[in-house]
Amino acid sequence: MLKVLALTLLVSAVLAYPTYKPLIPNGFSVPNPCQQGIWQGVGHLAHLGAGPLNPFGEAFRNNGFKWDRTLCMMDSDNDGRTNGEELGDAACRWSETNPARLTAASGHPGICEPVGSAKCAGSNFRC
Ligand SMILES: [Ca+2]
Repeated sequence: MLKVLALTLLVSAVLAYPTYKPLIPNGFSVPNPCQQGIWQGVGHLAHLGAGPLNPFGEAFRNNGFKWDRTLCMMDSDNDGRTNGEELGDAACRWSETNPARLTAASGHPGICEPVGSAKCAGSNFRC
């Protein structure tokens, strides 16, 4: 039992968010829609990461953990803005090797904003 728990914790640590942040535009500076500051675990429902994925995290995983035009053009959280618009890559041109065309991230791609608004009523997320 302890071995299973230890393995689970190890896998959780290996899959933690810092691995993926450099793979998306502005991955280190996604604004927290619940309070001031940065959402550290961009693909997770918990702002510090780990635990269940948010819709963007699921889409990122389903896209093979890569940022491309397909993921960029999605509106994972159904708030009316594409992932690229929210992450500062509205034209979907950013890549790890071409990071120069970004503007600041202006929203969270996995959390419908504004949280609690009528358009986000279908979202299960609450701050
Ligand atoms: Ca969106």
